[in-house]
Amino acid sequence: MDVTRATAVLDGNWLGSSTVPSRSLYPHQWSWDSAFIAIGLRHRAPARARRELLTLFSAQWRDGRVPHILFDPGTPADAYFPGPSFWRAGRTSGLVQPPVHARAVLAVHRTEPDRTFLATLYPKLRAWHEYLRTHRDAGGRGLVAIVHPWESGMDNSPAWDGPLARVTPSTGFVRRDLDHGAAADRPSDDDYGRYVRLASDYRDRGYTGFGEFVVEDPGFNALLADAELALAGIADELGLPAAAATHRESAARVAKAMQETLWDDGFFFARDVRTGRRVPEYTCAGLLPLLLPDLAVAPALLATATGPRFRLGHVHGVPSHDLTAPAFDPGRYWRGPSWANVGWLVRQGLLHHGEHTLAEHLRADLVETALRTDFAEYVDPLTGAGHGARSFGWTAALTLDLLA
Ligand code: 2M8
Repeated sequence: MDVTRATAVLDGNWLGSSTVPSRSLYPHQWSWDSAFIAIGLRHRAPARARRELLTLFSAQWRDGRVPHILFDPGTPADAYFPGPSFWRAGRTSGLVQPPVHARAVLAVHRTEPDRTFLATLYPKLRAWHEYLRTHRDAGGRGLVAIVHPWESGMDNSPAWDGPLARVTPSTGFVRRDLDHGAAADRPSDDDYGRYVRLASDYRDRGYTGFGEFVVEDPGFNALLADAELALAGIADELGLPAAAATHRESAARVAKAMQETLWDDGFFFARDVRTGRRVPEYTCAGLLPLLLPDLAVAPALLATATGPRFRLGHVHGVPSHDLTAPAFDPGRYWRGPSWANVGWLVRQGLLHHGEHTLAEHLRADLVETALRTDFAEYVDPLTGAGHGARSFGWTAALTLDLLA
């Protein structure tokens, strides 16, 4: 019954070769959404899970980047802003999102082995990670920098407020998101003005170089390190042990750089490359390094996760922002609410570090919350009330995975 309901959401969001996060709010294919969706879909329709990822990588740029949106040609041009005419990049945007794809590819393969699928995507995944390493190391410390809040996937995280303050907001555009979502649950108009300015500046620079927003995000970098470990697993499956060793070394290098640059007093913080300073906001991105099995600082990070700022095990899911911070807002997007993908990732991290009871508590809570809220996009961590879109793709997909 529960599995049937979650599967029905993915069936309803299926476009024929990819899945939309939401029919109303996000009517195209999104990069990291597709990876999470494939992780769930593999249990019900592995061929569709493979198709999902192959479709996304069919839009990979020549420089290796995997675009954050692949626009559906069958959807009206004004259904989402900013659409293809804004980006002027064919059928895609020019930004990226966190690299969770290698993890998804390996999971899909392990559920239903398909060597052709793996061999097709392995060089594309390598090129993707290589793009990040070579074109995005703005700080010169072996960490990837994002050039837009949308690249973090956590758009209006309080960690971006400081760096964003340098950006002059654009005006004269029409937000389409407010046609489908409550204004109190979405980023502010002021945030949107800055997002649009940063995106058009990047576009006008030919999607290269760095502007006013240049940030090393612990979430993005942890996911890259985890993706390199997944790539090692893929290389092993393909009988390439030397390549696998190289990927493991690369993961270790990112983990070391994160610890040297982003770690301070029990937490991983973002670093503003323009000022050279860490941003003193505790957001859920700083918990994602728990994904790394060899993390020396894991006990201290777990203490922060279970302490007053995140209260894991005592609230619904994993709050996206520090419960004790003045900016915490339980209903507004990435400034407090709990998201299923973050909960799913943190649960993996808890399992890596032997926290089985807490991991099981989180699993049960994520499933119960998703089913009760009709697969809400995000939920209030204090009450469990749903916010944002319903029948949301990754919430349904990751529920399927947690039920498997
Ligand atoms: C949200 O971001 C998009 C822009 O990429 C938006 O607000 O329009 C974020 O939650 C992001 O993480 C997610 O991938 C996307 C689609 O679900 O929506």
